[in-house]
Amino acid sequence: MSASGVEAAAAVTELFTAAYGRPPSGIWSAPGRVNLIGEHTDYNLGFVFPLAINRRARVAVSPRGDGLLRMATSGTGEPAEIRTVDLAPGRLEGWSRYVAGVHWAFGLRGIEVPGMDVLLDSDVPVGAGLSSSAAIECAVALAVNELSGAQLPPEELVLLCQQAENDFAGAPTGILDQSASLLCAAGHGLFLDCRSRESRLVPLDFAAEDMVALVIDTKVSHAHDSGGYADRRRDCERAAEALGVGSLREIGLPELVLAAGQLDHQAYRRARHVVSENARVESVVGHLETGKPIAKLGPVLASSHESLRDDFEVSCPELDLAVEAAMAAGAAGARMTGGGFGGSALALVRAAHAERVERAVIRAFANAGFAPPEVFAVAPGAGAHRDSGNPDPLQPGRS
Ligand code: GAF
Repeated sequence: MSASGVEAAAAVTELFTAAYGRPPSGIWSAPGRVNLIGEHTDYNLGFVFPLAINRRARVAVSPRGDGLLRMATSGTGEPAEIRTVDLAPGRLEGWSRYVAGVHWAFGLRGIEVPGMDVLLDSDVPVGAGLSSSAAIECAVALAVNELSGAQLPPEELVLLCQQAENDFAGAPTGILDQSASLLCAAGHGLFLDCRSRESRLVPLDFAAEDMVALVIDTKVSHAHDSGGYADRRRDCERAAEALGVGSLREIGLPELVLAAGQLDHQAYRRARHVVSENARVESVVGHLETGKPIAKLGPVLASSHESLRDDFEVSCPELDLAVEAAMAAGAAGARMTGGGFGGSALALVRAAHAERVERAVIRAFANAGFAPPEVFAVAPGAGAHRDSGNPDPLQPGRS
């Protein structure tokens, strides 16, 4: 673990001890993610290529003998408390759903989980499209997996956390965020096939190419338990049904063009985004795996953004402006990232141009009368782990 990771673990230990009057049994942490490419493809059983970021949710946890689940956070959320026998969807609101939902999902698998005291400390921005909720779920899942002795493999924890998000927290999302948080490794992106669930790590070293990955948080808060995301899912299912396929993964662009007459215009455009985005993920991964420069990914990121904006209609004026201003100031590539309807854009920028891009984006937002965005660099961080003594196997010390 890095020095900052050690400090953060010490801080959460202290907070836990102050809140519950005893030290925790352990500390577990899991990262947020930024998706380099492959948006709205996961629930269509397609391809995604995210990286874990160097911002994490950390949980300090101790089991309790009385079946009570007590949850507190160093953030702004209210503490919450529930008897584990009473855990059910709809019983809790806000951040504690992500903790309790994971406990509940273990229970659904017949795994006996004790009551617990949980203290959350996270620096993954909330509502920024960087998977703050998946980071909480994955950190808690590791803790419960260990403390209950369940020993489920990470691939099963992905599905368990997705179930917590879908059925307990009520957001009908795919497996992108939880896979990124649990399966990524420092210095790498994760190429994941959401149909077979096979994945491989692809080296991604921005610094070696004098590049920086900048997140532009528009501060327009998104939420995937409200309408737009579920509508897009339904549009895709409708398109697949009209095309006579189980999912949009089963069709390529030439076949889609030929079958256009079977779809209304909206369903066609939704399908065109998904099918073309899958091809873009494969091309980005092929590009990087054949040693081509990150700086040359601009055109493919631009066409992903256009497709999300025009065909899938999940961008918003702030995201479009972030991309436009970053590109005009010299970014090598930029696009919205995550589910959209707000959240963040990602810009790949030469290190020497990073400040100029940041200033230009902030100025453009001010000129447009938008609230100031937050711009910060992210590096491919470690996946989820126990903070005391289980460093990332590939590149220890870079979380
Ligand atoms: C959100 C969802 F949680 C993911 O499952 C994915 O669909 C993404 O939006 C869009 O690519 O982050």
